[in-house]
Amino acid sequence: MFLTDRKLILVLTSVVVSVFQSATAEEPDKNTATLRSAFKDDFLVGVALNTAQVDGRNANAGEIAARQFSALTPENDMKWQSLHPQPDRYDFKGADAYADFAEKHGMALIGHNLIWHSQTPRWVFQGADGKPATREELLKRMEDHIHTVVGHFKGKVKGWDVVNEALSDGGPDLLRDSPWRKIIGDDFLDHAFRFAREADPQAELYYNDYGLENERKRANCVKLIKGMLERKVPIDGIGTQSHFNLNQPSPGEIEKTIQAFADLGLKVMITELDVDILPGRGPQGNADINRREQADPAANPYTGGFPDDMQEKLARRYAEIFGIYLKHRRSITRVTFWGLDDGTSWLNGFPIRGRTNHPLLIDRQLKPKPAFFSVLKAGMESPAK
Ligand code: 9MR
Repeated sequence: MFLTDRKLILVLTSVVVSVFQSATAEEPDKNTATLRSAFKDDFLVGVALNTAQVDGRNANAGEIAARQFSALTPENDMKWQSLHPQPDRYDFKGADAYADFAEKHGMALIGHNLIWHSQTPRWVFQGADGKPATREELLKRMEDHIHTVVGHFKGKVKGWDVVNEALSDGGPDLLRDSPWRKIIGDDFLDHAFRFAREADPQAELYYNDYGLENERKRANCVKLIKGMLERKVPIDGIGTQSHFNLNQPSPGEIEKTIQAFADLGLKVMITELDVDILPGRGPQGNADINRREQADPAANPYTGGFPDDMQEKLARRYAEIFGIYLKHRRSITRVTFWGLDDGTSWLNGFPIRGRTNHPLLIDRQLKPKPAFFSVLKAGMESPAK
């Protein structure tokens, strides 16, 4: 039977709305009309979750996440400041809840992240006398942290974002001038990956960054990773975060980035996908959390709801993006959304605080949006079928 796109979406809507309502977490694959089953022969489909979604406080969200997604990234709770707030104190309680949730629901757990310039306590970079730490001190700290954290989750984490956002956003230098680079030097990445491999030889190891669809940053990323491969640094994949908006980056740039990384012989992962639908002035794709823009009511037009024409636009953009991912499904091993629903997206606070954004597939009432159905449809029509 031939169905037009609109009719197929209507059929899917009725199936999936009932799936959303009757979901039981114990049988995530009972119905076929879920993202995790639609893409099961293509790539993992992941979601970033927060504590309340995995510890039972937001049980409805947890059930939807378990039913729809096959991979899970803790949005914040495996960052250095959460796991290792003081020199002699590790705290795994919060993060362990994600490992339990992932195991219970048969989801791959992604460790995010080991080494980053952000969300890392100040003491990490300080020496005993208040001066900056020496290279040796910081390398030792890095080794202890990676060995302890990766060791704790050994056998539970499928892959780690070992180094996050090390590339610069401009200027002559390849690398960002972070405390890691200033104190250790450019080889800090090599050490981080080697420590991670020592701690869990089975876990996949990834480099993760934003804005890699930008020509300069993509080329710099390729250069960085080529160098690591030449030096026999253990790395298995590259994560392109993919914080997109409705028009940018272009399909051509998205595709070039996937191809450039696949050409290195590494796994390609889309690690933090969302589509910002609000007006912005800053450089598109720059997810540097320190970047801020001036608040302005004109930049917050959808506080009362998301109109149908915009829902359609978002659905079409997601269809375009997933068309590219499916074309490259042999290179892509995972596509992860950065948040379950619009209400919990970081984009409500970035780069202007307190806005109402609508960047994901599921709305604030935890109902699937037209964008959800366009992605589901893409999966159901995948060439793998
Ligand atoms: O979504 C995360 C937000 O809740 C945090 O406040 C923020 C700072 O830790 O980090 C956000 O996630 C970032 C991710 O860890 C790395 N890439 C950019 C993401 C968005 O800022």
